[in-house]
Amino acid sequence: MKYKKTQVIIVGSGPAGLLLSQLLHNEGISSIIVDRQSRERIEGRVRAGVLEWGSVQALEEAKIGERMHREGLPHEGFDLAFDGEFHRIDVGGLTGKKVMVYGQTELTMDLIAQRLEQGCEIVFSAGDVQPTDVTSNTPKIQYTKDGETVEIEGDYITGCDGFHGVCRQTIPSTVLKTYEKVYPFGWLGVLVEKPPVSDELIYANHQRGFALCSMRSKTRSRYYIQCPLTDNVEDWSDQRFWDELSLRVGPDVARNLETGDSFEKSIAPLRSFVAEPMRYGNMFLAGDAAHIVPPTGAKGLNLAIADIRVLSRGLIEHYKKSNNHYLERYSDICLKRVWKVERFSWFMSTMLHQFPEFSAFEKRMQRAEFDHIQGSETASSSIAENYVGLPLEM
Ligand code: RFL
Ligand code: PHB
Repeated sequence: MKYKKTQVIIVGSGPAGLLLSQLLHNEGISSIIVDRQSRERIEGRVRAGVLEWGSVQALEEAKIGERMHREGLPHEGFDLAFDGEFHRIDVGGLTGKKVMVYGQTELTMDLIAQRLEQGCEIVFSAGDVQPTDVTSNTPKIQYTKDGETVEIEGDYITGCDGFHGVCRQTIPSTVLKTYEKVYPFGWLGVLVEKPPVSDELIYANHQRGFALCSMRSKTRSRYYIQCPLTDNVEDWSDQRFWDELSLRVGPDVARNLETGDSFEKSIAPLRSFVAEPMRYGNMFLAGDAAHIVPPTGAKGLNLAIADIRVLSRGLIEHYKKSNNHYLERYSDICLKRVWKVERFSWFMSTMLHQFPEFSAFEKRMQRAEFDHIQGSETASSSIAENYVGLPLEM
């Protein structure tokens, strides 16, 4: 067996783990990151596209925001559409703030490149990752790499290993309480090297199902449509996708849609999930390891970044000032905001999708929700306030 030591062991090399490592490094605190996937797999995953301004500022403070500011697209509004009727949420006018369209894939690549350049050890393709002695003062993880078993000892373990990770699973069921809602449909997403159909995002509820027009840059578009969970990617030729998207966004938008060969196509399930508490002994959970939101509010990545802002502050105060106040309150501080963001993501998902089990009454409730937002600046402001990101109160 090979032995290593560090201050903070980070399980998971997604945005949460990488950003934490960067923020700790900036304060002279050491970490080792261990991920079960290869670097290629991690950098090839297509996921989120919208950053709250608080996330943008956190990335700036972490000194990782240079390319994001050069290539990202600041947005000050988006459209809600209901059966062909449109209502713009004037995010800039209603909140004085904006969001940044910048792909999670790009952010992950920026973070991995910078962390490696700064000498951080990132173990990719680790096998059988397992936390041990989590409630002791010397928590450890074990994993296998190139046929050898390795043990890392640290002061803390941070479980940034996503929804299917191992860290949350080591918490006894007598301690961990989970809450979950699984939605009866998925999102089929495609990436295409064509200019976006609209300058701003369009979230559409149509009788045939939800559709979202998004983008990664001025020349690359990202589109999603709601689909049954039983569908496979192979069921959806590009042509079938474009035809369906066109119907759902309506002729006025479809007229400007530039279609082409997609170079990524995947189906993602929709889920709401929260695990409480986000700490067990000297192990902290952050990001998707602790909570999942359906993507309709564009919140998952932003929640992960918010957790890391709290956790990094707690760890930095611990190492620099021997102050454990923020570490002790970590779970409470995060969960208070997590539940509000869960509410917004659930609300947006409920309003904008076709639910097979919905009665005529519930369908009318969706329409009334849209009409209310359309006719009320207060209701639009509430959506805008959540979309740009609720304040992080520490
Ligand atoms: P990640 O990114 O899942 O990273 C976890 C890492 O842990 C590794 N791992 C393990 N490592 C070691 N041992 C194990 N046993 C391990 N098990 C797993 C994994 O390989 C991985 O590298 O979690 P993190 O860092 O918490 O980041 C969360 C975000 O990735 C996620 O919330 C967002 O992508 C969600 N999301 C969106 N969020 C937004 O804020 N805005 C959006 O516009 C948005 N759109 C989306 C989304 C997610 C989507 N999908 C595919 C779920 C759109 C989609 C379609
Ligand atoms: C994306 O561009 O991938 C995206 C944008 C907004 C969302 C979800 C996903 O709400």
